[in-house]
Amino acid sequence: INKFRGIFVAMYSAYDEEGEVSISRVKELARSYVHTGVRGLYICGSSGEGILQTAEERKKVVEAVMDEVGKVLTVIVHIGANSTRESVELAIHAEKNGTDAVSAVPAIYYRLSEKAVETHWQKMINASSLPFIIYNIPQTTGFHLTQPLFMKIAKQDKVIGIKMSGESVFELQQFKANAGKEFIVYNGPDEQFLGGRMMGADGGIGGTYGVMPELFCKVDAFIMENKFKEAQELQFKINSIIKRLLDYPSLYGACKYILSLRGIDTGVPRLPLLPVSPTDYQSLTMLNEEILKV
Ligand code: HMN
Repeated sequence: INKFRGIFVAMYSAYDEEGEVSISRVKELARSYVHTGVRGLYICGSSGEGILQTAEERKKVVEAVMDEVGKVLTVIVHIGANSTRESVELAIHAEKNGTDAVSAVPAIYYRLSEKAVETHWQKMINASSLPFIIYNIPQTTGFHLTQPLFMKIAKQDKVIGIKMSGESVFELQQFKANAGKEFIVYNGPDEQFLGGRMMGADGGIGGTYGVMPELFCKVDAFIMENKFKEAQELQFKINSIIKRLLDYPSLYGACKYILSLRGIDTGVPRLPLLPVSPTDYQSLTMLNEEILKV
């Protein structure tokens, strides 16, 4: 279970100029995180635009990442899809390709009962022998995971953790307390990483880590050394960066543009996620320099 602790980059999508998944760019992006101190990658999630891609495209991403960094980083694959059938297919594929764990949000669009979400997740859990990590993000899925349903799912051996992207650190702490076993809780909102860690999170999975992995590793290291003042100062610097990233037409577009400034081309996000516009290039160039100086 130790390979699941620490900092996980929620890796962005990587497309070519035509907007097709680019194997070479996926590999290049994945490789760029190897010497940053992060424990692993969370792929095909929100930041990875998994739900905007076909199952075939998602499989390509998994294969490329495993081929490139599968031996050196822990790889968690998000397999959440609208139909249970597709998620099951992705679970089987993830296991075949040697990934470390799978994870999923509840299905979106339909208003689902607790029983429906439980069944959805259970089919995925049963589909492979891989560890399963619940992904709770009520503000985008509209599904609020209750503690009783959480406990029911978490008590199974294969269920090893939860990615808590809801904003309540109280609920985060309750998940940790109610798991009733050694259990990994990931902080989801990057701007609250320190808060989540102080309330019991074992690590974090985040999109903005992708443009500043070392900074999050450093906050994490400060926490482990009980240097809370230093951790707070750095988190506040990070938050000033995140605040500005969030002001662009899309957060992912802004982060992907910053990566391109560092020579890592990943294309633009897939619509309906908007790319940044040329009028934003200059301010993003300045923001990139600021990040590199922290
Ligand atoms: C993923 O699934 O790809 C990410 O882990 C999601 C992650 O929690 C991000 N949330 C969303 O994108 C909705 C955060 O990193 C988020 O981007 C960040 O906290 C800025 O608000």
